Amino acid sequence: MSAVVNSDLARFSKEIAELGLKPLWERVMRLKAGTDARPAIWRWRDTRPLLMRACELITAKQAERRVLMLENPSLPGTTFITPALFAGLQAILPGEIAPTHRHTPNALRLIVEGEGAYTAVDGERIPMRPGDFIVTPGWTWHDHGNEGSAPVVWLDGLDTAFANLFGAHFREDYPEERQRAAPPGSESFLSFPYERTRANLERLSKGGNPHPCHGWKLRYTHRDTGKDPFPTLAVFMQWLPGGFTGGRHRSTDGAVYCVVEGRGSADVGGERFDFAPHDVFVVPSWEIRRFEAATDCVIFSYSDRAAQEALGFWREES
Ligand code: GTQ
Ligand code: FE2
Repeated sequence: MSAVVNSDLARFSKEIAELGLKPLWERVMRLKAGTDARPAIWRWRDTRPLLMRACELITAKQAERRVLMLENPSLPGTTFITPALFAGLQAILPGEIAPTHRHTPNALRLIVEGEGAYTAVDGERIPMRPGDFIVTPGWTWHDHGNEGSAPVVWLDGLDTAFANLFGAHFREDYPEERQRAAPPGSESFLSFPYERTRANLERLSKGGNPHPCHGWKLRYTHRDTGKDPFPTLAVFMQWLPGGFTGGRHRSTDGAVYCVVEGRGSADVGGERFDFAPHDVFVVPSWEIRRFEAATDCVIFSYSDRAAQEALGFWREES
């Protein structure tokens, strides 16, 4: 009897396939939290020499952007570090200009090394110093330059995957290499200098005990609206005191971390990553994460939490 039913069902499935239909009851795809991305770390002791070699091989002008993309080893061919996030390390040499363009994806910069560079966003020139977090909103013109005497390196984070997912990825080149500089205005809404961030962390630490999982963690907000700096990305800086042993935690946002100061280790989905300054590691959605700090650590991160919260998807578990 059931054999008859099954062969009827099999025949039915085959029949409807020709019409582009499939029975939901035969679905085999993932119906649980998490993604195909896997935990991974890119260490500065490896990435820095490679960035310097890239500087010898290609100019910023030839490359348009001299970026080494941090592609997740489980997402080959995508360019992405998680299904939702892009991460890259960009280097620019003294005297170079990365020409002006704009695109619908939003971008962030975390300055990693070097002084004397700037990024210009819709004509506003923003100085880049180590530890600074800078916002490049989608569809704003931007170019980068280095007027210092040493290479400057930063981490780029973009929400390109969202633009691609929606079929809304547009880009344009500016008719000239550099933008006309806008007259220097008031305090920038696009720049979060490290000095201020650090002072905020110090203040936070004086106000109470560290969170058992996150230490003292602040979430960057737009100074006028109090909202996340991007519609998609939430951006954070956290301080783990030396000797800190954090609890296990997971959340549905995939996150990219960049160590600003200090040494320690992150256990991500059962893999242990010892980290040092300027290392970048990825904690994919729903992987259990646990921090230990050997010294005082200051760690930057960005994630797709803003988008998930806006859509009602975000969850966490401690
Ligand atoms: O600096 O404008 O890493 O447009 C990827 C795309 C950097 C940039 C990236 C970009 C940029
Ligand atoms: Fe760009």
